[in-house]
Amino acid sequence: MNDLNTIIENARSAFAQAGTPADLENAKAIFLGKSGRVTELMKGLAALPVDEKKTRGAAINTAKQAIEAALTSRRTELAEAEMQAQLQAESLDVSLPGRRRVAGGLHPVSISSERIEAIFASMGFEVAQGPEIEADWFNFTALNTPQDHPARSMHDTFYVEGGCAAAPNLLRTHTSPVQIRHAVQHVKKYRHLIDAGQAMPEIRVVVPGRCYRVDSDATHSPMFHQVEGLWVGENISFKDLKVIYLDFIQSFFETKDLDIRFRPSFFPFTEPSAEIDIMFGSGPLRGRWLEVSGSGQVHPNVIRNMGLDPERYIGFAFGSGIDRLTMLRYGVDDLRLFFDGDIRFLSQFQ
Ligand code: 2NM
Repeated sequence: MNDLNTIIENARSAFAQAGTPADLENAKAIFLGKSGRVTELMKGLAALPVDEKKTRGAAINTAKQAIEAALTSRRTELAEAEMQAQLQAESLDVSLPGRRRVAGGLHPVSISSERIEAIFASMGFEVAQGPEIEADWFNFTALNTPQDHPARSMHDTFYVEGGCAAAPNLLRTHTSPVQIRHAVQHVKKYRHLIDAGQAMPEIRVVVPGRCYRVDSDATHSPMFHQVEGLWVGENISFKDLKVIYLDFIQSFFETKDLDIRFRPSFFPFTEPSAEIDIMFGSGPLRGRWLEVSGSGQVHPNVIRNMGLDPERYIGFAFGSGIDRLTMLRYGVDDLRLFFDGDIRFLSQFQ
């Protein structure tokens, strides 16, 4: 009997030491397996006399049942532990705050573009858009830019594949080509009135959009934003340009305490041409002339390329950098901040 108690104790201790179900099955084999300790004892019965066989057999059976009970109990323990470990690993802290979806907002340059469009719309201007990949003719030739003009060089203009030497494609260097496209469409639409000597509705359009030039530093980006305006009619003068631009720039900066001056300049597409400077009477920028735009009376060759007779039609045009206007409005000192995509900078405009 003593040997059976020892085997039971050994089995209990081996089962207790098994830390995983696999360990437990290995321990089970040592005691209850085909050549395990209990099975070996059963085989030993054959050599005993009949009367001893009965009592010894019953005792071995009792011991076997005790070992099986110990095994079952340890199995349950290990399964329970495994379940607890899994629950722990997969636990959810329902008291954690949820993940928020951060609200996006418009880029400061987009905010400016939309305001500029709204201001000009209120003054009776259409807003037009056009392609960013342009034909050489719309970007340069139609705008009276000579074949040997430096702006056409590879260091100033991004040329793209497609087209040919005589008619290359490029990334537009200003939004003026859209003015040409818009004017040509407008003139086509009203050709019958023009040819009948009747009044054509005036061309009044602004074009905001992305432009591209080979240039990159604190004040120049290879991609930048421009807004150009064009007004063509039979009786348009520089006076109209001055009134429109002053009204626009005072609306944009939300102040009447803002002066404007024209300074003679040169552009191939206008004659005469002028830079437009502004000066604030108060605020952090007060007292300094700031260049914000180019402008001029549309060159007769450009009027002709729009399909109109320069003897009858006259117009003015201007072009302003939206990025620069936005920097002045918000007091931003480095253009590159607009294009770095740093959320700490951008979120200040929401
Ligand atoms: C500028 C300065 C002066 C301009 C001219 C035209 C067009 F299409 F009518 F010829 N659009 N924009 C123009 C004139 C642009 O930007 C500095």
